[in-house]
Amino acid sequence: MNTTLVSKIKTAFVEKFNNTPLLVFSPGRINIIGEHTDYNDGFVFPAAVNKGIIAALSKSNTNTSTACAADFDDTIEFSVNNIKPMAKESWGNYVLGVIAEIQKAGKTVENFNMVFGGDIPSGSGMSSSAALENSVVFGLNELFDLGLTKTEMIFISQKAEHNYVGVNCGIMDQYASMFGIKNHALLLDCRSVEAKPFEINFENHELMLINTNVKHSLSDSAYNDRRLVCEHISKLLNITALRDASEADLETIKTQVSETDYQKALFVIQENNRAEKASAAMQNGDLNTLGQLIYGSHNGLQHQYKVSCDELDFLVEKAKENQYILGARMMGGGFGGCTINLIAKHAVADFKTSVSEAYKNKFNTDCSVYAVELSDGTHLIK
Ligand code: GAF
Repeated sequence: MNTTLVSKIKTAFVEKFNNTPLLVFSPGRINIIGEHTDYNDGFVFPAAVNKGIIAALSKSNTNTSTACAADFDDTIEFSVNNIKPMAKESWGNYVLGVIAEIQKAGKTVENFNMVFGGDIPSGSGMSSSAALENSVVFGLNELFDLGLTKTEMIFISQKAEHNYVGVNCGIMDQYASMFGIKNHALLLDCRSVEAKPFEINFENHELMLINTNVKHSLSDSAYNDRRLVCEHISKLLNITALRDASEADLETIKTQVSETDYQKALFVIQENNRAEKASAAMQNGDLNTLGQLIYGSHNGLQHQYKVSCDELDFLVEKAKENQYILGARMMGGGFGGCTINLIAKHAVADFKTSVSEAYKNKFNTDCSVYAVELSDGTHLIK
């Protein structure tokens, strides 16, 4: 957690509201493997990171609430008695959506003041949105003694994203951000919403992120479209979710769907299998197999699920040319953001230099390279 950022947010709050806030840290996440499987009731392998959202909150004891986004130097005012969505793309929807969903759950919040800021690079696919939602629900739960469990809180965050932000996301991001464990990744079963923690110690290898620094538009609608395809095919198969289908099952309805939709469903079934195999590989310390599964995941995301983009594909191709990288793939929803790379520690510095140069030459823009540090989930800052 970035202590300079904590001081900055706390100071901004005290200057604006002249009282002492409660402070919450809510992390972003990485995902080792298992992409677009969460809303298919499948397996994912995320971990919370040391970058996230810091939120400062206190009761306002008036008829209005004020929320201030320090990073955008922007403030909204509202009353908790009259919550409605703002214009699409407005950051306020993450805050208002959470309040609306808390109220739908039958809990009462009073008006409050809030300042928040973060250090998750925007559009990086590390889920600043789930971090923000979780920081709000967690902060309000503390402030107003709502008695919500962490599991109830992540479903409130998810519904805020569905109903106010308009992205029909799965539960991976909110879960990882809320339940993260320092130095661990979580093999999460998105049906039972239970996770098995794995200590991440790759000895001579590490996880490295490379941010394309691009976020192509259409990503939200493309995301929702993919989800609809999965639900349509599940219906045809008469199952709850693609988690319940095998490749052979899918074959039985092949003539009833387009080839592109068939490939999307096939990707989900195969990705779910890869996530399970990855956990076995990690348990056995078999990094070569883990790396191959990660490359396989990217191949499917690129060619079958079609959620990659030129910049991500370029970075994965560069990784493949490097003998010290065991696996690389796009991470998160797609259409931009980061790749995640499993790389030998001694090769990090050289690859960072060569890939940065190659990326700049190709796209005339800089990529950014981050080391990954795994953190605890959403918590109060004492
Ligand atoms: C986004 C969503 F928010 C997640 O729920 C998940 O579906 C992910 O894309 C793809 O795996 O981050």
